[in-house]
Amino acid sequence: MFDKILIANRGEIALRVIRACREMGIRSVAVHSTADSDAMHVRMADEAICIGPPSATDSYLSVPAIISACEITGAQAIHPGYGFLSENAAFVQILEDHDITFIGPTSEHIRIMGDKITAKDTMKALGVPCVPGSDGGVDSLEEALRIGKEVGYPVIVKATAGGGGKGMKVAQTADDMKSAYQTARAEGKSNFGNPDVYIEKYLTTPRHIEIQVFGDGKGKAVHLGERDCSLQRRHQKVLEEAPGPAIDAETRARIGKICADAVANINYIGAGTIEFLYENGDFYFIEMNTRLQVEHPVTEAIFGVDLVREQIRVAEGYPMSFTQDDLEVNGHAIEVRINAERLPNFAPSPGRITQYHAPGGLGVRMDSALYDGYSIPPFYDSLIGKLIVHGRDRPEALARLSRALGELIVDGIHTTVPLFDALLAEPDIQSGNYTIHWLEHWLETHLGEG
Ligand code: MV4
Repeated sequence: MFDKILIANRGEIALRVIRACREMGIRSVAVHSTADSDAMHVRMADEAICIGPPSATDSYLSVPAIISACEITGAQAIHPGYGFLSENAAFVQILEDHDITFIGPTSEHIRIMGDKITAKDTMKALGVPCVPGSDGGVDSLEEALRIGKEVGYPVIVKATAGGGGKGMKVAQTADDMKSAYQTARAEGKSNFGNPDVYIEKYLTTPRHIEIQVFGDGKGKAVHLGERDCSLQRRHQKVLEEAPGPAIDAETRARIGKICADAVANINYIGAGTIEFLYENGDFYFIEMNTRLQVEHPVTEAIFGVDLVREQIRVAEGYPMSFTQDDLEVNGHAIEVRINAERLPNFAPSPGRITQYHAPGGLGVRMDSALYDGYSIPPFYDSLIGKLIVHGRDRPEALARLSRALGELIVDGIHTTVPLFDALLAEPDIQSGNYTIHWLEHWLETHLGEG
C-alpha cells in the first residue's frame, strides 16, 4: 500500500479521504491556502502544508504548488476529491509523467469524457443509449436547421465543453435555431475556449438519474445502482437519493449492466458516474463524470461499501474488494446539501459558527468540516455539510431526515436547512414524484424566486 497520500482538496471531502486513509493505515497530507490555516482538514491530517494565498487559482488549483507539496512531503499519490483538479486531464498527464499516482482515472479517460461530443460518440459505440440528435458536432447553422427538422423540435444546442448549464440553449422551433446555435457557440468559446456544439432532442420533463460505476483498470467493472438527483437549483444539486424512487430492480440491473460493461470495455479505473435523463421509462446518456461525486454517500449507505477505500486500492493495482454479485441494495438513503446560504435568494452567508451540533443516532451520517468557533471563509463554495440518512425503506429514511434536521444546530450564519424542513412537508417529496424542473417551480411559487 501507499504509505502517504496527499489530498488536493479542502472541506468535508478532504476529511472523507483522510478518514479512509487512516482506516487503511496510510498517512495523509493536507494542503491548504492561507485562508484555511484553521480548517478542519488541516487539523485532522497527519501533516499539512500551505500551498498559497486564498484565491483557489493560486492554491487548490495550482499544479506547481500541489506537485511541490507532494515532493516536499514524499506523498506517493494524490486524491483530488471533487471539483478543483479532479477532472483536469493536463494535471493528471503531468502526474503520469512524474510517477505520482493519481487516485482516479487516466488522463485519457478524463479527456474523452471532458469533451461531451467525444464522450457521447464513445458511449454510443459502447452500446449506451443516448439522446437522439446530431452525430457529433454541428458546424453550420444550415446543418443545425437540418438536424432540427430531422429530430423534431424542441431541440437543445449544447457546447461540447459546457458545464453548469453554460453553453446550453433550447430552440422551441426553427425560428429559435439561429439564436440558440449562435449563443451556445459564443458561450462555449468565451467560457471554455471551445465553440464546438452539438444538438439533441430536448426532453421536457425527465428525471436526472446517474449510475455509479467502478472499474479496476484491467477490464473488470461493476455498477452500484442509481441516484436520483433531479432536485436541483441553477444546476446545483440540492437533495439526492438512492435508490431512485422511479427505478425498479429490473430496470436498475438492465441499465447498470450496460454501464458496467461500457466502462469495463475501456479499462476504466476507479469511480465514475454515468449521467442520464430518464423519461417515460427510457434512459438517455448525457455526460460522464470521471470523479467521486459529492453525493457518493447515498450509494455507500445502500450498498455498504467505502468508495474512497476502493479508489485507493485500485489506484495501487489491487483488485476491487467486491464483485457485482456481492452488491445488493439495502434500504434507502437520502442526502441533503447544507450550504452557507441565506434564503430566499441563496446569497452566500460566510462567517463565524458560534455553535455547531451534528445530529447522530441510527442511520445518520454527517459529513462536515465545521466545528464550534470555525469561520467559514468567503473564497470557496458554500457547501458546509452533507446530512445523509439511511433507513430500511424510503418512508423510514424521510422520517429519519426530518428527525436529524431537528437535531442539527448551525448558529452564527444562515444555512439552507429551513429549505429542507419545507421540502419534507411537500406531498411530491414524500411520494418521490418530481422531475428536474420540480424544485425551480416550487421555489418560484413558495419563495418567490425567479
Ligand atoms: C438536457 C435537458 C433536456 N434535454 N438535454 C442541464 C445541465 C447538463 N448537465 C444537461 N442538462 C440538461 N440537458 C436534453 N437533451 C435538460 C437539462 C437540464 C437539467 C438536467 C439535469 C438536471 C437538471 C436540469 C435542469 C435544467 C436542464
